[in-house]
Formats: sequence, structure tokens, C-alpha cells
Amino acid sequence: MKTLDLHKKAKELRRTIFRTICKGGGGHTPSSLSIVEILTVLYYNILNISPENQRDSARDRFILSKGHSCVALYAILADRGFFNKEDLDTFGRKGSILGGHPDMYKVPGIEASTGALGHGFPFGAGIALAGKMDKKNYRVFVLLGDGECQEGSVWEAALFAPQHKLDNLTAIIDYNKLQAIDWLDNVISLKPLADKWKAFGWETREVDGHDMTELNNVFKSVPFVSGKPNLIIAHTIKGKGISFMENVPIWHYRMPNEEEMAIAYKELGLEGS
Ligand SMILES: Cc1ncc(C[n+]2csc(CCOP(=O)(O)OP(=O)(O)O)c2C)c(N)n1
Ligand SMILES: [Mg+2]
Repeated sequence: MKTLDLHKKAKELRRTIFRTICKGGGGHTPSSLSIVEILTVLYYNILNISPENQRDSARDRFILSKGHSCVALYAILADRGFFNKEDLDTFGRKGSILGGHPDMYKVPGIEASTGALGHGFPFGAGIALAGKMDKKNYRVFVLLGDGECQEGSVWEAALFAPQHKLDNLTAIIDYNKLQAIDWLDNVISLKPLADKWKAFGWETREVDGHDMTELNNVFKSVPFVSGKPNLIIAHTIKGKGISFMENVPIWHYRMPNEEEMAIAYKELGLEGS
């Protein structure tokens, strides 16, 4: 897809995310808005996955390790035709396939049930190792939160992947510098983040996580080096696209009131919805 079309898609996805969360009456809005461009480039330009090949063992895998941002993934999977767009209107309701965290047994296109932070990434490393052992050419992409990187299991997988030369594994860190209710630097800082991963044996790149040309180029160039796992640090803004949510910690758990909703709808071009 051309950059112009990707921009249109990202805009559309932001609207779908916000509308879905408002209808459902809850959800992690800023965490989902942070990853829109990353998912857009992956799902429209990079990943070899589609509703037609979703059971093919040679397909690429994407795992949303920061599972609380699942509405962004639901929006994109619905748009790609993994399930009906109407299902988005049931988000968070009793009996819906779409819960507050993604369930691989209920939602077509979801490769791993995530939500307990720190587990999707080691799970993805295991799938990458299986691919090497079975001599399959698929690639595994895992998207982690930066707050999530405070979990010990993340660092176990970070040690494991270089040991097994998993160059088919790409970890992406959504580096928005915010965790649930505060800045990482005030809680447990990750700095110097790139140096830590390099020291563990990962080939590392840093990009603007909202610049889809940069994202496209970096994803296209994996594996960066043969025999080494790939790490992409994506600098992002939590709440990107809704002015009063950007970089404001309280929105991790808050839902907008009617007045705030109207402002957000206007900013996203959803007036009258
Ligand atoms: C093991 C575990 N502990 C705590 C939580 C609760 N929780 C959900 S989101 C979140 C913050 C995560 O921050 P980050 O990974 O930076 O994601 P962001 O919200 O910035 O996208 C926390 C603590 C959880 N889901 N899992
Ligand atoms: Mg974060």
C-alpha cells in the first residue's frame, strides 16, 4: 500500500478504535492509539497473513504482547476481513468474542491470548525457535509495551533469542515512556534501552513509531543481520491523535465524559457519530 493510503487507513483505524471503546464503555484508549501506525504498516505492507492463510503453518505471526491495546488490533483484523466489522459493536459485552484482552480461541487472527504482561514475548520467541527447528520460513513479530519491559520474563526471552540465533524474531517496543499511571523514569527506568538490548545480542534500530515511511523501511530490512534477533525501538506518543490524551497519564484508566467525547470525535473527524 502507498504511504498516502496508509495514512488514510491509520486515520480510519483511530476513528474505529475510539468509536469501539466509547460504545463498549471501557478500554485502554491511549495505549491503543500509540500503536496505530505500527499495526497499519505491519498488517497492510509487511505480514504474510490473511483470512485465507490463517491456518497455514508457513504464515507470519504477529503477537500483541501488550494485550490491553487489543482494540487497535481488533479494528485492523476486522478491516482485513478476519471477522465481521459489526462484531466491533459488541466489544466488551457479555457473549462477545471481543473482550478487554485478546483471546486466541475466540477471535480469528489472534495468535496468542495476552493481557498478563510479560508473556506474549517469550511465547513468540518459542514460536520463532519452532520455526527454525521445523525449517519454516515464517517470521514472528512481537509488540511489547515499555512498561511491560519491567517484567522479568521479558529479559529471560531477551537472553534466550540470541542464544538460539532467532533472526526470524522481531521485537518492537512501543516506547511511549508511560506505564499505567506514571512515567517509566519515575518508576523503573529502562535507560539506556538500546544499549541493554545490544548487550544481550540483539541487532537494534530506533524509529519514530508514527512515521510510516520509517516503519516500512525498518520492517522491510529484517533480518538486519543474519543469525541475530531484531529489536525495533519505536518512539511513540501515548494517546496519539486526541490532544487532551497525549502524554497525560490519567487517561490510561479514564473514559471521557460527554463533553470530552465530543472534542475527541471532532479531532478524529467523527463529528455527528
Ligand atoms: C502482569 C501484569 N501486571 C499488571 C497489569 C496491569 N496493567 C495493564 S496495562 C499496564 C501498563 C502497561 O504499560 P505499558 O507496557 O507501557 O503499555 P502502554 O499502556 O503504555 O501501552 C498495567 C500495569 C497487567 N495487565 N499484567
Ligand atoms: Mg508505555
